[in-house]
Amino acid sequence: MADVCLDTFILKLQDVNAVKFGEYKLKSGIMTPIYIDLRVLVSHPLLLNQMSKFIYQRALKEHLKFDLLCGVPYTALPIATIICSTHELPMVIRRKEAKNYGTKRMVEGSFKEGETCLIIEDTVTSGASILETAEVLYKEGLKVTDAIVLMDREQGAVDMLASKGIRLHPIISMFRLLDVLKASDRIDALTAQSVREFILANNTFRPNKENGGDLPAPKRQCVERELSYEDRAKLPNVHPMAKTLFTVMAAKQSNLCVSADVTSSEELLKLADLLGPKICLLKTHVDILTVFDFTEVFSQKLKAVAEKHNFLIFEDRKFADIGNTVKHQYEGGLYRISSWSHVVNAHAVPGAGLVSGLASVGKPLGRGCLLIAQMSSQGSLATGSYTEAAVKMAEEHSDFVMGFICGSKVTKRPEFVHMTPGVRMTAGGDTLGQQYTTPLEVIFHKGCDVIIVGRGILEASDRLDAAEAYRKSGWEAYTRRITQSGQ
Ligand code: 5BU
Repeated sequence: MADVCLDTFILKLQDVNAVKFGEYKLKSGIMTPIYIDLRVLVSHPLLLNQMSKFIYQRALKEHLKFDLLCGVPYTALPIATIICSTHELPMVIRRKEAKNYGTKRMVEGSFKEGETCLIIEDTVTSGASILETAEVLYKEGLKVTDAIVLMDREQGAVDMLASKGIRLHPIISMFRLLDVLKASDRIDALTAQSVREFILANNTFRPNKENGGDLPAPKRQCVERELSYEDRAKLPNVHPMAKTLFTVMAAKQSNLCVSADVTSSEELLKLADLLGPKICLLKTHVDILTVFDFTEVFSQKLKAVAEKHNFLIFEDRKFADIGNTVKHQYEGGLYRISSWSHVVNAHAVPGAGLVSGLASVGKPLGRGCLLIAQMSSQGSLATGSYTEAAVKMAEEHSDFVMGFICGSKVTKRPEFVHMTPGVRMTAGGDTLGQQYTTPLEVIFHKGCDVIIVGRGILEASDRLDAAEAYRKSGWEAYTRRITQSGQ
């Protein structure tokens, strides 16, 4: 299975019955409206592999230092095995019960006293199983500082383990799982709400003297307070076009950019007029218009509709040539893009000369440029050090570059706008490599600012209704992100 995003993985977990809704009895005797059973994954090797990848990637992302791996028996045992086998890492196996013959060891494998062991777990409720495993490892002279879990039921494990000196890194939280299933219409709002209420009412960690509860509260990750779109419009170093965009977004309560990928200029103008009230930007590909359909009159009309509904025009031209050539492509030719498009984008691959070439045309007109730091298509090469180089290029040319096309937030500098294509209500893809994530994932989890939606709206039976649904979803994800930051 090609790597999938976390949202798609969550949907697949439900497909194989690893997530169930109903009335289930937990080990503690409490009834729960949601049951997570990742034991079934042993029957689904592709999912098992994907889960191992998520866990290993998390260890890398957190820069965890460890000598050995240990999976909490039994469900996490095959996961630890896959990670260790793939990356040639040593592991140990914790016995659940000591043998009554031979060595009577509780931990199998070779290790030295003082070595650090990373614990892997499939699901946590209270965190007791991780602690139990850690205590067995401690007795053997091993250290445990961190544990990674795929699914956190958010019922107190992070705090309980923190009080015992173990940092728990959850990959999927219960609330995220509910959001994804709800956004994909797998569960209804009532079910999501009743599970949320159950989780909030059933936190298993009660601080007291024994568990270190009279000490200062366990340190949560410090979340920086995020600026609203209005605040970002007022930043002293914000690009003038980003300032306009942030202002429009706040005024219209919209972080929706519609990708108007139609081939008739008449349809494009009608679409712009219909969806204008719902959007902050309209994205075009004028080179897909039918031959002779692009005229000066058309571009003037488009500008007038943009003014009427207070949105910006973004020609998705993806410039990618030497500075001198892109200068001509931007200013002249058939389309005279700089005369009507407020925003354009460019690949970073040719180097900074491209930005200077475009800036020589666009800057005097107050236009803005987005650098393509990441792409939504499968197998895109715009990742890792390429993305970092694109960010550096933008930072060095912030007089013309106003932000990025990306799948996740690539810089913490709030003056830059992050715009994300490949958005649909349901995660998935098309047959030509496009990959979709949801508005919630893009705005709330990935920290981007603008969702770019094409076929999610264009193929809907009622485009206006669909645009409103995307506007609402993107805006709710943004307000939730802003409200939760700094809490
Ligand atoms: P869709 O119908 O929502 O899949 O359309 C996405 C639009 O965004 C389409 O016009 C693409 O050309 C554009 N796009 C993209 O999908 N992914 C990218 O990484 C970039 C642009 Br850059």
